[in-house]
Order: sequence, then C-alpha cells, then structure tokens
Amino acid sequence: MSSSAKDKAKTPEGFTNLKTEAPPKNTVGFGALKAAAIQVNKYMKASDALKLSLKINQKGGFDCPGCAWPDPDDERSAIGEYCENGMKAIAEEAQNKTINRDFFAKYSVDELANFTDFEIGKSGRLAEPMFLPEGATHYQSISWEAAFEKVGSHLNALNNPDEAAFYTSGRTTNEAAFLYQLFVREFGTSNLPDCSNMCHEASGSALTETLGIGKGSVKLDDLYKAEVVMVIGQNPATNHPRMLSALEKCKNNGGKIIAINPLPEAGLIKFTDPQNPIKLLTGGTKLADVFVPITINGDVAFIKAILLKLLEKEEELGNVFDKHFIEEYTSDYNAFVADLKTYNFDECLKASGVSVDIFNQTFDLILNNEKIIVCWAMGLTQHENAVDNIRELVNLLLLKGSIGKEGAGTCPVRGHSNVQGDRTVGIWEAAPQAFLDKIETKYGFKPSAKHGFSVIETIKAMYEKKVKVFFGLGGNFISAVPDTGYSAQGLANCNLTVHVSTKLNRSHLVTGKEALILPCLGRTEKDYQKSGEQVQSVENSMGVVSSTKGILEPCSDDLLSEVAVVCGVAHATLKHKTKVKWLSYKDDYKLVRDDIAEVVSGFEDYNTRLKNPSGFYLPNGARVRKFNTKTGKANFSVNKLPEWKLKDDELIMMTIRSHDQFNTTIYGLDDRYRGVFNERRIIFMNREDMEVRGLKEHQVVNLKSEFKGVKRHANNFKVVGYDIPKNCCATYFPETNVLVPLDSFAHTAKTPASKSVVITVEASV
Ligand SMILES: Nc1nc2c(c(=O)[nH]1)N[C@H]1C(S)=C(S)[C@@H](COP(=O)(O)OP(=O)(O)OC[C@H]3O[C@@H](n4cnc5c(=O)[nH]c(N)nc54)[C@H](O)[C@@H]3O)O[C@H]1N2
Ligand SMILES: Nc1nc2c(c(=O)[nH]1)N[C@H]1C(S)=C(S)[C@@H](COP(=O)(O)OP(=O)(O)OC[C@H]3O[C@@H](n4cnc5c(=O)[nH]c(N)nc54)[C@H](O)[C@@H]3O)O[C@H]1N2
Ligand SMILES: [Mo]
Repeated sequence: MSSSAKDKAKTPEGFTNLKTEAPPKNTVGFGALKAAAIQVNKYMKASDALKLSLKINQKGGFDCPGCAWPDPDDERSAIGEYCENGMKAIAEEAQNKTINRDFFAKYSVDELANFTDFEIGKSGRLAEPMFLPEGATHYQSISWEAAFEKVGSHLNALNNPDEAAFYTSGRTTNEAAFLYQLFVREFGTSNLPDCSNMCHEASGSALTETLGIGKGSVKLDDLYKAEVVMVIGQNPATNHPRMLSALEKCKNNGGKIIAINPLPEAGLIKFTDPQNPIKLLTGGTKLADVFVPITINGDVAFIKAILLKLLEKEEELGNVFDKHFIEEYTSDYNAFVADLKTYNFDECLKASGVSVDIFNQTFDLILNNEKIIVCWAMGLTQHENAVDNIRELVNLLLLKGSIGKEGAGTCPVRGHSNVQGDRTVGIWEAAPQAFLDKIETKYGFKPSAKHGFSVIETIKAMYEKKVKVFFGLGGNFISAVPDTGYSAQGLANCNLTVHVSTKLNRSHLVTGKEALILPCLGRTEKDYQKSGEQVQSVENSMGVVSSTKGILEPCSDDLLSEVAVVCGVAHATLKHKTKVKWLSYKDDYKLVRDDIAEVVSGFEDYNTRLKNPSGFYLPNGARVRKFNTKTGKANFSVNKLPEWKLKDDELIMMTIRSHDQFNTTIYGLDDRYRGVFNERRIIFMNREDMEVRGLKEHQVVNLKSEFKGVKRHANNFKVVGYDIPKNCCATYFPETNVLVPLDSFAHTAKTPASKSVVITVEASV
C-alpha cells in the first residue's frame, strides 16, 4: 500500500551526525571561497564552473538565480559579481547529472519520498517530461504534446475556472510570468498564488498603504551614502551575501550600522570581502556598530520605544523631527502622536527584551542622524503583526524625513531573484483593476475582477475540494507552505498536480490523482528558439530591470523554456477560443516584451532599453516624494503592541534558513556561520531555557505546537545551546513547517507567521 500524502510530505526524521562548535567571529573571506569551490567541484564540470563564474551578474551575462540583491550600476568585479551562495545556487542548477525515465523506473514515488531533501536535490536535473497515472507507483515518460493535452483536458473539464490554482515561484522571468498570468486570466480565474504571499507580501501591503508603492525606495548608491543603516530581521551573510559589500562601503564612508536580530548572526558582526585580496590577509571590517539582541517579535515594541523617546526629545528641543517634511508630505501625524502617547516607554522596552544600554546606543545614532535606511527581510514579514512591523518602521523614517532623499529610505530585501518582477508584470491574485482594464483593452477579453486565492486560501480550497487542479510554475509548494500535513491532504485531493521544474523536489511526490513533471531550462542555460537565441529579463530588489542570458548548453535536449511551456499549455487549453497568438510568443520573446510595454506602466520601449548593459530603473514615486496613496501623502499609521502570553513551558520558535540551503533546496548539511555541522534536525535554545527543562546539549527532543486547539508534532531534533534570547528558539525551514499553523498569518497580507510559532519542547524517551 502506498504511504499517505501526509507521510510523503514530511522530511525523514533520521539524524546525520551533528557536530557543533562556537560560531565564527568573522564571515566570508577564505572560508567562503573554499566552501563554494567544494560545492562547485563536487557537482559541476570545471569548464562550466569557470564559464559561469566569469559571467555571473555581469553586464550581458546571466542574472544569478540566487537572491534578488542588485548589481552595481557601474563598476562590477572582473570575476563576476560573485558570492559563495550564488555559486552554490549555480552548482545546484548546472550540476552535471540528469535524471530521466530510467531513474523513475528504478524508484517508486514512495521510495523517493524516503530520500532526505538533500538527497532528492542531488538526484540530478530533470531531463524529460514525466507522468504519474492514477493509482500508479512510478512516474513514466510522456511526450510534451500529450502532457499539454492532459493539462488542457483537465482544465477544460472543471465546472468553472476558479477550480484551478496557478502558483509561481520567484525565479520565473518577466517574459514567462507575464504570459503565465495572461493565460490564467484568459482561462478565467485570478487564482495566482505565489511565493511572495509567503515572503514580502506584508512589506508590499504596508508600503503601498503608507508610501503608495509596494517596493523599496532606495538605490544601491543610497546605501553607500546613508548615515545609518538598520538591518532588521535579516541575515545577509547567508541570504544576500553581496549586500555585505554594500554595507562595508557604507561604513568606509562613515556610515553606522545597527543590526536588530534575536541571533548574533556572524555576518552582521564582521565581514571579509572574498574579492578583496588585501582584506583577506588583514582581516575584515567590523560591520554592526550596535547589535540589538531583540526578542522574537519584539520589533514593534522596540521601535515604539525609540519613537517615544524621539517625541520626548522633540518636545524638549524642537529640532528632532523633520517638520518641513511632515507638513509638506505626510498625513495622519496627529493621530499617530496621540496614539503613541498612550504607550509607556518602560513597558515597550521591556517587551522588546533589549537592555537600556543597547537601547541608548541605538537611540543616539537615530537621534543624531538624518539619512537613515531600513533594510529588512523575513524576520519582520513572517509574523501575525508583520504589516505593523513595517508600518512602525515607516513611522520612524517619516518623522526623520528619511524618505525620498539621498542616503535614506526603505529597503525590503527581496528573496527570489525575480520575485519583484513577477509581481510587477501581473502575478497577483489581487491585481489592481487598472491593470486588468489594460489587459482587456489590449487583448479583448475581460479578466475576472474577483480577487483570487493566495497561498493560504489555495491550500484551504484544495483541502475542501474546491480547487481540483494545481499548477506550479517553479517552486516546491509542499515544502514551502505551512502546516505540511493539512497542505499535503489538499494536494492529494486534487485531480491533477503539475510542476514546471528544473530539479526533483518533494512537491513531485505529494501528488493529486494524476501528476505531471514538466522539466524546463534554467537561468544558466542557453535558450534557442525559432528566431534565434533568446534573452529574458528580471527586476531586482531595487527596481532595476535587466537582461539575463544563459551561457551553458542545456543539460538535456528534451527541455523547454518556461515561456514555451506556458505557450504550449495555453494553446492546448484555450485552442480556438483564445484571443492571444500563443504560439508566436515562444518563437521570439521580443514580442512578449512589446506586449508588456503596452500593458505594464514603466516598460515603454522595453526592447530598446533592455539593451542598456546595466538595465533600466522602473518609476518609483516614494523615491521622489510622490506618494501614490489614497491621501496623496505619505501616511503615518497606528500600530498596536502585540500581546504575548506564553505559558511557562512554551517558547516562540522562528523557522530560519541555514547557510547551506536555498529555501527548500538543501545544498549541504552545515550551517558554518552558526557553528553547526552535518545536521539539520536541530533546535537552537537559550541555555537557561534548556536548564529549566533539564535538557542537555545535543539531547534528542520532540516539538509540539498547539494553535486554536489543534496539536501539531515534529519529532527528533537535537538541542543546540545558543546565544538567543530567553523564551525564543530557532529551527530550520522546511523541517518544522509541519508545526506552522495554517491559520496563523499576517493580518491583511496573509503571510504565514512562520517566525512566531508557539511550541513546547519535550525530551524524547
Ligand atoms: N543562500 C540563500 N539565499 C537566499 C535564500 C536562501 O534560502 N538561501 N532565500 C531567499 C529568499 S526567498 C528570501 S525571502 C531571503 C530570506 O532572507 P532572510 O530573511 O535573511 O532569511 P531567514 O533565514 O528567514 O532569516 C530571517 C532572519 O530574521 C531573524 N528574525 C527572526 N525573527 C525575528 C524577529 O521577530 N525580529 C527580528 N528583528 N529578527 C528576526 C532571524 O534570526 C534571521 O536572522 O533570502 C533569499 N536568499
Ligand atoms: N517555515 C518557513 N516556511 C517558509 C519560509 C520560512 O522562512 N519559513 N520562507 C518562505 C519564503 S520567503 C519563500 S520565498 C518560499 C519559497 O517557496 P518556493 O519558491 O516554492 O520554493 P523554492 O525552494 O525556492 O523552490 C525550489 C524549486 O524550484 C525549482 N526551480 C529552481 N529554479 C527554477 C527555474 O529556473 N524554473 C523553474 N520552473 N523551476 C525552478 C526547482 O525544481 C526547485 O526544487 O518558502 C516560504 N516558506
Ligand atoms: Mo522569499
């Protein structure tokens, strides 16, 4: 009998031989060069590695499939804009092993589900389309045409288009993403959940409401010129390593850095640029001037404490706030101040878990400087009050007039390399009506005006059998989403699950009645179509659109580009009913860009401007103090302190990334910067919390979460004593996603609250 979807979705519980040591005091440097070299040598041909390392993030090269950190507009490093984790991302995609029908004949779906995520990823690149018939134990090969027909016939058999959901992960290029949402809208639904829903949705929501644009306002150059950069809820040494070079430049120009994080993340403290031979020998740059060891979700409390003291000083001195900016450009100041005054400084500081001394150091930097940038990532967005976190930081920037001027502003640091671009070109379950109207004008069909399902709503709808076809353009849905058991049942309830992927992942193993794997080209590979070799484009975290072109030969002859897959599915589904010339786009991607230029504002002359080697900036109102909000001004907001009432035995758990993973792709089993080796099933705990529970270093424990009466379990984790605030703990995503309740998400943005899961820890017997 085949195992249940729930079992297949869980990561295997075995251990891999944990070793721990004190975390390093410095990051990157030689260690990073060595780690990248090991990974590349293990999995890639040396000649490919060299070619790729010379072209990564270079003008005319390919955009690194790692994170969305921008490249410098002008000078770029001669050896490619390089970073350890970028090289690992490439080694993962461009590995020299492929898997095809023989591999799937050898291993059943059940057997593959017993692989660890690390082993699944290392199986190799997917080399041909595969199909899992109803009741079958093994995937079998299928032709592209038959696969497209299969998708088309399932979609056309639905009672209405809202019974399908179309997920996107943020690696998809602008061209593929635009066509995909166009197909989905012509098919008749707005069900476009995407990884952004689990990522920076709260940033988009908070920034749109307060500043009129759901993106950050700063350029890379601003970071060099800032007087203070706050890095809050973000671990750049691991997740955006190239950001450390920008922070170093800021410091060299006299800027100060405040790092706010429950963990003393090594890269925030000291950094050695791997591309700077002198620094490699002489030791690195001290980055954080102040490290604030905040309690998990203590951010609103901490910012409020700063706001209260600023207000006090303003009332005393009269020159602390930027009054001209507040009068000229903002709205709701009085309501904000009136609400702020209802809070007590001591209570706020206590709730943040931060000492008076560290508060004072932080406060002095903010009080005495005018050019402030706030950088943040998942440490702020994955909480129930995530939108408040970001709005409260905007309040701070508004008081200081730190928006829309050089060296100041907002910097939500995006995750996937094109997650921002995907949203810009229409991957949005709640797209604005103006965008839908433009689609109607251009193509002559009326897109559904109803908001579609986001990730959480999609999961519920599948569970309740209201969505019957799940289609994923990239990503690894089952491992990325919360509440693994429930979500797995949702996928299993579908008639058909389809994944367009480069690599095998767990989502291919937790299937609907039938399932398809459609293998596609990756970023690093050349894309040949009828009109010749194709270029595509992406938008980075700072709103720069630039081209990307692969340089390796495809790893298999049987791969299609994402654009070709979307066109194939659209053609097979919509047939003669369509108003769009689906098959022409895949022959020449310039045609797609011509359409984007007509439909999406900011993309005028797209094809021409894309030829600029550094790309082009999209318009950004907040950058020039044009606030496209309901009031026409930048809005102050009123945010509540979250109320945490932990029982004695409870801890707040954040689910974070190790240094050796890209989301659900596990590069290796080490977390070098936290001194953890050869194991992922660990829980970082405060040593006093361990003592109270009688737990020893490396002891095996089981974790339990309880939310609104539902209990969830994750067994077999080893305890690692760590420098983390009391009552807080940390585990790796995706191993503990089983514990994240589906119903715990950010208000208005619906981002799963995977950084504040209440759990209990019990010794395993
Ligand atoms: N190599 C690599 N690069 C990546 C990724 C990857 O997995 N690997 N993922 C990509 C993606 S999609 C994304 S979204 C980004 C993710 O980038 P990050 O957001 O940096 O990733 P996380 O590991 O989730 O780290 C969150 C950080 O927030 C801190 N934190 C947690 N809770 C709180 C809190 O309540 N308050 C504060 N102040 N801090 C808190 C954690 O200690 C941790 O340092 O990286 C992108 N880049
Ligand atoms: N508990 C917890 N859960 C989280 C998070 C967390 O911090 N904690 N973070 C959330 C965040 S920020 C995000 S962004 C999501 C990530 O969610 P996803 O984006 O769904 O997950 P990834 O792991 O990035 O997807 C990896 C898969 O993408 C496919 N892939 C890679 N490159 C390409 C490509 O070029 N084209 C195509 N078609 N496929 C490709 C490969 O098959 C690979 O297996 O997870 C979220 N889940
Ligand atoms: Mo993300």
